[in-house]
Amino acid sequence: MTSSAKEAEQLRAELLEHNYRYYILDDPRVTDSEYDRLFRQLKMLEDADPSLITPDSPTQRVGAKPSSKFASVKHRLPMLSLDNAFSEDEFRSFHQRLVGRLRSENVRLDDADATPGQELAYCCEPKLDGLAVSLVYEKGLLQTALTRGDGYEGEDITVNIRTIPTVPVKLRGHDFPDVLEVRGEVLLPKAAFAEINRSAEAAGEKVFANPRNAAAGSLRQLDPKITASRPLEIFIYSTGYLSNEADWPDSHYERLTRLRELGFRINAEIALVTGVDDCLAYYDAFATKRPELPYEIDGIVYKIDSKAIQQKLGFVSRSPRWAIARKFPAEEVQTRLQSIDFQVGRTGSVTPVARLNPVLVGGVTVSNATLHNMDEIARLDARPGDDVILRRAGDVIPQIVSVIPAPASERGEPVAAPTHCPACGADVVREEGNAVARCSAPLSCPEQRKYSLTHFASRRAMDIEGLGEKVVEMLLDARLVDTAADLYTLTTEQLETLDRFAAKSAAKLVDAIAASTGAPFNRVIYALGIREVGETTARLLAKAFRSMAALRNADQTALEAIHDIGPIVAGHVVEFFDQPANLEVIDRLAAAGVTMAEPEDAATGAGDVSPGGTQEPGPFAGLRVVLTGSLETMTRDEAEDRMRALGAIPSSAVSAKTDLLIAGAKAGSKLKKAQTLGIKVIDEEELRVMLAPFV
Ligand code: I6G
Repeated sequence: MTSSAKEAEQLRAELLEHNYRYYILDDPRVTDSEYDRLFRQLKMLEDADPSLITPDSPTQRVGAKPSSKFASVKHRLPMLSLDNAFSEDEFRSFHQRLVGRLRSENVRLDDADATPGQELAYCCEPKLDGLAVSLVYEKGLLQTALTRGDGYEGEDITVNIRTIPTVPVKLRGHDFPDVLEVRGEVLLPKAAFAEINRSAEAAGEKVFANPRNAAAGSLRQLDPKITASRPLEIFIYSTGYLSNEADWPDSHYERLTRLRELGFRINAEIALVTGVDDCLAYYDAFATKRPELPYEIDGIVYKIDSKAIQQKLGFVSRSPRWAIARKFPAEEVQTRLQSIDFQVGRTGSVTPVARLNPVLVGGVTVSNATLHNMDEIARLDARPGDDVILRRAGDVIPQIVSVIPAPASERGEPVAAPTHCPACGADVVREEGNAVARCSAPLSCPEQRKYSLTHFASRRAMDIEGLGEKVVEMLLDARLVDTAADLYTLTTEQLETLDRFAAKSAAKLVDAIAASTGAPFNRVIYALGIREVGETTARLLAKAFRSMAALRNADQTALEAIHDIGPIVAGHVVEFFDQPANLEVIDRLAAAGVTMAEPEDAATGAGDVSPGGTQEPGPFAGLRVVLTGSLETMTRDEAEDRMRALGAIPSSAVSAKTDLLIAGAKAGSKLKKAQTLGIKVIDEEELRVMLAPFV
């Protein structure tokens, strides 16, 4: 070995050791400038003789060139998700379930004579609000880093993960298996998140809603230089695949200690406790500490410490039985109410919206919150200039819970109920006994027409490709259409007068509109945008009445006679068909050739109509599922279709009959109701894991 090679090797070892002391032990032995000096020295040697560069050199963290996409790679062992507990009671039940199960299987617990339920050892740790990743080391060197993905397959983000200083590129010592997989959470500390958003705002760029999104966005950069510029961190929380599994301790806690010795960053707050009371005390301590922590956490994870017991308990519905995340309740913050505006919805509801000084709550920056209706404003006595207390659980829509009035001299006037629609100026009406105010011009109000035409053309309704919100807006602005029926008289010449339309695109849209006349009857009903008539109700109506003529003649009693249709929805249907303007549109749609009946041979109204038609048994067979909130990786329709294909019966309302609620981001009252009713709740990631084998 040349003297430069020796020097380079020594510098690498020294820098690796300093990194370990600084990032993992939090106990640096050299100053930053000394570290920089050593780093520069190594870089100089490597520049002079590139053959000295090794993959584990600290100079090689940001080596790779930008790529065009991330490759999909299978996990050696699935990356599952955790079940949740939302209260002390739920945690106690979880514990009792485990103890009962273990006793029934005659599993010897540590101290079988201890007070029942007190003898299980749990490893507790804060649940970090970051991104789960898997890191695979082969012969001590970082080989692959994957996102969780759908739990079975993740994206290869190795080059980006390498840029995170707390990720060891090479393990310490020599006592490690040939293959070692660890799992952890990548996160962005709160302060770094605030700084990134400050610079993004100053540069006029889009800001991230929360630290988790910022971490995900940083990790999914095609150019690792950008990832390297973001101060991401990692905490490792467990082992994954181990080529020498039998040589590892039974205790999860001891495994973490070993991982720390190998150079991994393990959260110093992790504790090994025995029995329920200590678990609860751990939770309470973190509920208090949470605001002072440098990173976001959304609960506490409890895991049975013994791997042998974990193995006995196994898994249920893709979550380990031996672990649970107890979530913190909704966080509350205070912010200033700037003003109260009114918005018109698709069905004409005129809703007050609070405009707030942006504030981070439950990990999300919030600047608007609905005030629901005038009664709510009166109840809170909310006025511009007041402070409001905002609450948001991890995945629930922000809510204003109370108002702290500004001093009288700074207080705005009470907000008056709108008398005119903010979109079209028509009168606003409020029905007796109904809290919601509505614009009285459903067919002429531009806001409603825009919504209703966009809905009419949407994929689940008439499925007119190329007719999205922007094009609808252009058609309305150019006065080429007024109602859905006008779409069917549009000509290519008319469309070509619009921006962005050439002969070819105009012809394509005209063709797509013509093709939509063949949409099945249930989708035509759905497309009409009748209040509270979603896809499921539209299917029921199509199946029960079989033609538009029969449906428009149906009275309240006939409608209520249909199973699952209540008086309110029945009332909306009657009201809709009572409006001559609506009937005129329907007549014109019929004249244009739009389907107005079920096909003759569809005696059962099956096919597209069958709710929950089971084609393949699977994890959803016979389950009544409700989807709420928004999904990030698929549309709600797509999710419902996929579950339906696996035997699920999707429904829009949560009731005691619901088996499973899928809560996407910003889930609200349905999630609360499901929790109250004790219905199983899973998130999008868990849904993807359940669907993954059936792609
Ligand atoms: O998603 C997770 C976050 C944190 C986890 C997890 C965890 O432990 C601290 N542990 C397990 C076992 C799983 N998901 C499946």
